[in-house]
Amino acid sequence: MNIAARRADFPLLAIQMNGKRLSYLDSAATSQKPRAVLDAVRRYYEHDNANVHRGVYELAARATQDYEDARQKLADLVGSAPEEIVFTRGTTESINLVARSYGEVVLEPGTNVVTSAAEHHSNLLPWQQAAWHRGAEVRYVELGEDGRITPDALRSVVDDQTRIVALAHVSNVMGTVTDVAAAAEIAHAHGAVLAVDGAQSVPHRPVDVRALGIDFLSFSGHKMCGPTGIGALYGRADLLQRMEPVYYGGEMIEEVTLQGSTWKEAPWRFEGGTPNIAGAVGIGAAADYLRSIGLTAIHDHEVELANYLADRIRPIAGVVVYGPQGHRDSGVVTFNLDGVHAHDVATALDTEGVCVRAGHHCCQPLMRRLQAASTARASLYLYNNREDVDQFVDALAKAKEFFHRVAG
Ligand code: C6P
Repeated sequence: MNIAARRADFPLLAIQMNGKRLSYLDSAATSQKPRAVLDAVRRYYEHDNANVHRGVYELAARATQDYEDARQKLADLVGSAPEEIVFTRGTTESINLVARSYGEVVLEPGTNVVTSAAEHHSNLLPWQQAAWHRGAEVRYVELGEDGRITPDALRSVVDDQTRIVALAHVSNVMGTVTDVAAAAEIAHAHGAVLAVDGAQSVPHRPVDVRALGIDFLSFSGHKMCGPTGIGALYGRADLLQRMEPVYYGGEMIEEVTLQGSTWKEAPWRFEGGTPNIAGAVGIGAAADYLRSIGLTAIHDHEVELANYLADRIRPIAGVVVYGPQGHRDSGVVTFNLDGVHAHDVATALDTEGVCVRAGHHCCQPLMRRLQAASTARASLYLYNNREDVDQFVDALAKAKEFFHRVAG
């Protein structure tokens, strides 16, 4: 991968921050956007803008084509059919859609949904709500010492009463990777489905829903070089066709009478109202951009850089790195500086042009397990280089020196 060329694709990376070169290490929160995506959105608004699936005129047909082409691009990204891709606002909405439209139908007293304490709130609260509404149980798979979820641990909680196994592919805090293919096998052996939170995997590694046996996959455009406010849910065709809509309104119907109504086929029945057409065009362009680089190349680059980063900060006295202590499998590295609040660390790094996230990362149960009120997190993407990491490490050493001197 030619990193210098890739960096040049992202206009924002050239800006200065606090008078310093920008080292953007917060792509797990949201990624920067390449020109290919910015241009596609602009081209759509300047040449093809109209509402979709409504007008019979040429311009409306072009907008509809752009929108449906984007669905095909996402299908190509995750290895599905286009009819299995529902446009949503992002991962959060995708998971809520599955929990309401599928979870609340299959869950009932005596059944359970299996998830973990490492989940982002977006992959925890919808399942808790669905289970509580239906009088079902939420079970939590035990996390290993290093935060990983092993197939054996999963096997010990999934049973014939399990209806859904809902797990993140990659943790947004520890960067741990779950063996999704093994999870699918375990879920399917008990007649359950596997719903994967792909927010931190789809942008960063090859994810093929058929090869992995995934039944539902949720992901966000803004974390994969696309715009905010758009994302997708992949759902296996036979499951989506069985599911009822969650949003009722324009363009999701077949026929409406005053006595009752019928719905379009999936995925359109889930897309009531005017959708985020420009967002769809943007996420489609983002999918093309990522595929043109190659998801394996992106993954390998991030893993190499994450290991370089972790290896450089571990020896700094007072630095604690969370998650696996050996090899890192993804571009997420979460840490703390002894005796210093993570927000103070992030603020100090900001003065050196380095952007990292600090807080609970929408994972409060995990924070309790890590016995940390908050942590700081550096997260990498295809455009980061060793210079970004070195700038971060220097800034961290400086912050440590300052805070530990102040603390006496
Ligand atoms: N995590 C982070 O800084 P949305 O906000 O819907 O695009 O994605 C939600 C979400 C779901 N699952 C995982 C594993 C995630 O990491 C996220 C978003 C960001 O870690 C913002 S909280």
